[in-house]
Amino acid sequence: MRRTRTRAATLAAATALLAGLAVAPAAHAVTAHHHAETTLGQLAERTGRYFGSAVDNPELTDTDYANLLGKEFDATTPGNGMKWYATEPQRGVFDFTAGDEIVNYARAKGLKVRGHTLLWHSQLPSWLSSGAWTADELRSILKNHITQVVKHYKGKVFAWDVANEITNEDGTYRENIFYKTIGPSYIADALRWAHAADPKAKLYLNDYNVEGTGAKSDAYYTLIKQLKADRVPIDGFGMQAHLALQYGFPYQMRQNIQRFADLGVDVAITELDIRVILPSDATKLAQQADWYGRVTNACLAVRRCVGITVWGYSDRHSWIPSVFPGEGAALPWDENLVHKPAYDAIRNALTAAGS
Ligand code: G2I
Repeated sequence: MRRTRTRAATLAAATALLAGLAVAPAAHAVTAHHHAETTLGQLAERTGRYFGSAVDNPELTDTDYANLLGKEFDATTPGNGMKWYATEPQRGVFDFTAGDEIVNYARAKGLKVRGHTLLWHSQLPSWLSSGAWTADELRSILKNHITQVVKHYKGKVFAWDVANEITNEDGTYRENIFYKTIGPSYIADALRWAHAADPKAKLYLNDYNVEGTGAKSDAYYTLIKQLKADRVPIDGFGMQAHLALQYGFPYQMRQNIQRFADLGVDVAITELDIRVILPSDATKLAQQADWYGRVTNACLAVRRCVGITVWGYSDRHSWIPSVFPGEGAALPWDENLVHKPAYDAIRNALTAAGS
């Protein structure tokens, strides 16, 4: 029975293939074959880069989603699992359950892991955000947090967002608890402590609205230049790239990536998504696809742009609708895990660069 069915299936497949070959030019058949065999991760690797997707812990129980992520991508970032509230919920009490779950999943699927994030103004545990600390106390809390977390993930996390979203839109320092209590020296110290804990991990500053040239990316340019001059261990600049069609494409994105590379740091696109005003339609999806292609090409044009990560890959799991009501449909796969035009645009850009 089994044998007969297998034979029948094989015959049907062969017939279909022959039928396809008969009508389609050979080149097309080769492309179609290629398409089924290669993933975004593999295509990126051919260019010496990675292509990742963030994943949040609850999403790992969505088996279809987790399996496709594991198959299509070669890197992942925990959406929340390594943030301070998760890793040090009580002072000096560390909990790596959520982060470890993602590291273990990533290992099983052969993905590398970007760590996110050692320090941020948001999602801090309340013991930390509601405390009244002296500069010395907070410095030692920050040092201990960074040291413990980075040591725990030593050899398992290849790059860290050490400091996340530390400037305002006008390029001034964000007045987070660290800045207000310690002053701007916390940034260089955080990088030094992270480097001491894992000298091989690539250390990044990471922010949004820095993909194009402007006051905010100028501030990072100046800061990173100074950190390099001061011999502070800084390896990379992360451009989150939470884009929205209604705000226009980032100004001079490729040139902006290039100027950071010219400072001697890597650049990564770390949280890419491109939201639209709902309902989405074919026109918006076509424009979104064009933008995904342009972001991919901007990275591919600069040798030191080392990889791209989408902030989740399917509209089934996205932070956007709850934060921007009436907006969404931001990712290259839809709610049913079916490719959108954006996926093809990314593929085409990677394929062209890797061939
Ligand atoms: O806000 C989008 C991203 C901007 N850049 C830094 C990223 O770390 C940030 O990620 C998002 C996560 O994707 C969300 O999942 O950060 C949000 C918090 O600012 C995360 O949302 C929070 C929800 O607001 C909470 O209600 C929820 O308890 O996720 C928490 C854990 O699921």
